[in-house]
Amino acid sequence: MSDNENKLNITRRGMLGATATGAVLAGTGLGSTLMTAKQASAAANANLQPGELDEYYGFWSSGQTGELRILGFPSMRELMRVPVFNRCSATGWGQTNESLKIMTDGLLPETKEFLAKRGMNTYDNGDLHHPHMSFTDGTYDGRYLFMNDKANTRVARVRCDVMKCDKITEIPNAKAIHGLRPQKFPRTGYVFANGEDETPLVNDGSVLDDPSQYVNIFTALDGDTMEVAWQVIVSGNLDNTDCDYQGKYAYSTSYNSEMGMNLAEMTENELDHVVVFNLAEIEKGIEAGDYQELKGVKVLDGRKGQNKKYTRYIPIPNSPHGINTAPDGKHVCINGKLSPTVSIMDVTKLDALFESDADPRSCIVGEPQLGLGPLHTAYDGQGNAFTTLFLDSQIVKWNIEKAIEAYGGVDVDPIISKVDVHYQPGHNSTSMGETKEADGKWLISMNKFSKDRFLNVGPLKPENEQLIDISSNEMKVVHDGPTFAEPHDSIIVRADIVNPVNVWDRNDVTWEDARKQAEADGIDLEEGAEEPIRDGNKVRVYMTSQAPTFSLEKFTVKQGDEVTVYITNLDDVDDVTHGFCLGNYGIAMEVAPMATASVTFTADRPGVHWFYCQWFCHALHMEMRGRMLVEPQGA
Ligand code: K7E
Ligand code: CUA
Repeated sequence: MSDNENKLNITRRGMLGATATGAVLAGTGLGSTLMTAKQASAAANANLQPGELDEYYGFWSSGQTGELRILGFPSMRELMRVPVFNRCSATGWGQTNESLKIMTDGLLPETKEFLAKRGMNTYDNGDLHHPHMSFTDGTYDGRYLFMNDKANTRVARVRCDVMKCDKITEIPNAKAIHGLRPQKFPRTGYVFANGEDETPLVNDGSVLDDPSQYVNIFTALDGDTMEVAWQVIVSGNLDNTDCDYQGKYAYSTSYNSEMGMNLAEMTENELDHVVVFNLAEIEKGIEAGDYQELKGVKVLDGRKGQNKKYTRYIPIPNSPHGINTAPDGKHVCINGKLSPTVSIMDVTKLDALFESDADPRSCIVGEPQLGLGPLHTAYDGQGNAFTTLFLDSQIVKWNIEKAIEAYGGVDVDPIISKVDVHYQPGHNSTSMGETKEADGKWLISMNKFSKDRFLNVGPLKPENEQLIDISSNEMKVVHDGPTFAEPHDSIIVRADIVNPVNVWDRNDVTWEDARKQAEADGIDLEEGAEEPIRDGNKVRVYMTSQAPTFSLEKFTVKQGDEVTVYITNLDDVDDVTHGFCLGNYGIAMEVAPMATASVTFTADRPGVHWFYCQWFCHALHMEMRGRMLVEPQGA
């Protein structure tokens, strides 16, 4: 930042009532040179020696890249990329029969039809913003990760035992799933998903440019089956969502209560709202038949002015964005975005809103002014909150109780300190911070811009994610971590909670279809077949792989055959993954230890075609290859 920008920031912060020393220290960069001994040791923890393991897993979204990323935390080492809504050259995600089943099974019939006309079987892209782990009793349970696709209105699940996506559900009736959270208590349970873009309820072209007939949809999925449990029609759009630690309420921010169609209209009101969803009343409504069925889903009406017990609308300044429940199980921070405030909602006051006609604002117990552009808030489990200030490029640490006292008229400043980040932070996350086990050690600031922080790589720049030690009141930036497009959100999970396996279980459901087909063909997947099985123009090739050979050095098919190759990796050894890559056929897939993977293609190129193992597995990895001989048509 230039000196002028620094001065401007100090002035703006001064006007917003930040503590003078905090602002001056942060603004001049002096703050970053102060380091206590305790912080120095915490910072040292972030730099692991070779061979040392991290204390936490970080699960990162990747925005428009469409995958999930796994980091070691706090070292910030990227450990794995899990393809979800994208295609992956290395693993064959989007190409293997096993992945295509997951990517297509949950699509709506109309989408399958629409894509088929374009010669596609599923969407090629996705926009993955919010990865969250399943909960039991208010903390992570290591079963699943759930995540949204804003681009094509889907929700996906990743199995934590193998770290692979196993379900993708396209959400009917809604448009653009954005905010997503799993139920925290008693367990997940529901996965709540916000529709961000409003459209006519039956969007078949009979209503077009008449926004008065547009609605938005809140969806609850069943996290066990990944099917939609119910939906609620709401007024205004929905941005982010969260839920309580009691299992009674979910709540979503709305930045467009105006239902505006352009920027001026969308930002007109000083107050937008949070919609609170009463889970028990919604379940009763379904029981009582108070719904319409649309595309196979029970849809309840929770619009403003319906006076039903399903929803309440709480006015919040102004275009609120992130919404985050504190580990105290009581307070919820609603981040004002266009307002310099964060509104604190007390969940114990929500019952009264539904039981009587209490003023909806009666559940707001604090509204501190924190700085410009508050987007998301994280927690340390000790009563303090950390809010990203997008416009100020800062994280502000503040005390929830003091903010509540100040709202009640006591003369106290809830702001503890501020730290500069580089630049423009969106989400931040703390270690275990969205659970009741928040431990107050680390915070990650996910900054949208990195400009001068790294070697220049051309006009397209990485983002910058900064690791911040929050173990004392003076927050300390200890690491810059560049990332490619565009992680929005992350969770930081204690390593003991996550226990993936090293090799696949041969009875895994992933290759259930392959197993059934092999049985029908009288073949053992674990043994393979000497010759391809012919079934009309369909040909099935069963191979095993064991370093450094495939069980077949060659197989012969006819031009025009529809060929399916099944590979079972018999290496029952950590880290010995094989692959199958068929040259100039555009075919490649990963076969991890003890897994089966399969791929289907038409053998429309006659001649000799080499296949090889493209995952380095052995000193003779180069020799792990074979030939597909394709007899020309008519031969
Ligand atoms: Cu703030 Cu999609 Cu979570 Cu991005 S959202 S920053
Ligand atoms: Cu098998 Cu490389």
